[in-house]
Amino acid sequence: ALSGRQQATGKLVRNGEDKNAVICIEGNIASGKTTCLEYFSNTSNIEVLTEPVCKWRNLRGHNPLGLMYQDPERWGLTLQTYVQLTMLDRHLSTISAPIRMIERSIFSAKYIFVESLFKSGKMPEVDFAVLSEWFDWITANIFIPVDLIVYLQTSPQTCHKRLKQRSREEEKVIPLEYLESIHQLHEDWLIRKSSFPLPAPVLVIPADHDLQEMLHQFEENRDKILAASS
Ligand code: DCP
Repeated sequence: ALSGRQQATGKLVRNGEDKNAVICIEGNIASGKTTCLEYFSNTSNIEVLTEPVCKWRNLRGHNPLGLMYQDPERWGLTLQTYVQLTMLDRHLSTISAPIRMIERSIFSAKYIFVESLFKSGKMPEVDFAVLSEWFDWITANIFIPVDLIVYLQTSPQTCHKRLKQRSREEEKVIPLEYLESIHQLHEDWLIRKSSFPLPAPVLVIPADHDLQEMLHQFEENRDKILAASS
């Protein structure tokens, strides 16, 4: 799925696919990205790609996600290398509808999660350097189109509550402080626009509401979201 052709820009692009709209859904852990994607998956003309989290929990019988939460210093690089590969694969997979919605992106994997591990002292500098070299090479040489970022903006407290409710085994060790740091990194990137480059304009949807109100919010924002394809 990584094939492409060299263009004048020097980047690899997939044949004829750059005219489609790509929308990335970003937000904290348990901010409701899956609910958003499911809501729009009922719309014709939209294809929805959820995050490959099941791959991160089961790689040839290993659980890189679980290992990372148990011992981030040892396994952070392992998980994030694999996340980067699976996200790249998602971005470059064949598009089958005029609008593609994708859960997170290779950008948030690096700017939020790798950054968080490194900044909190849980990732050795050499691991961070290797991941950064990979990321820089990929983004310099492979065209990764994004037309719109939808940011589901939550409070860390809401995410903490939802996380406890869904009780995914690996995530039981996540403290509120971790969600606060992931929140801050999202805000710096997508709201303050002060940390890393933005691959596309940002549409903010407040996402602390209950399910019913969130579905209403998604409907209210439908036109703005779909405008990404025009
Ligand atoms: N994760 C990670 N590094 C990444 C991406 C994700 O460590 N680069 C972790 C955080 C979560 C799990 O993977 O423990 C799934 O993350 P998401 O927040 O992306 O997915 P959710 O299922 O929590 O999203 P939502 O509840 O918003 O649908």
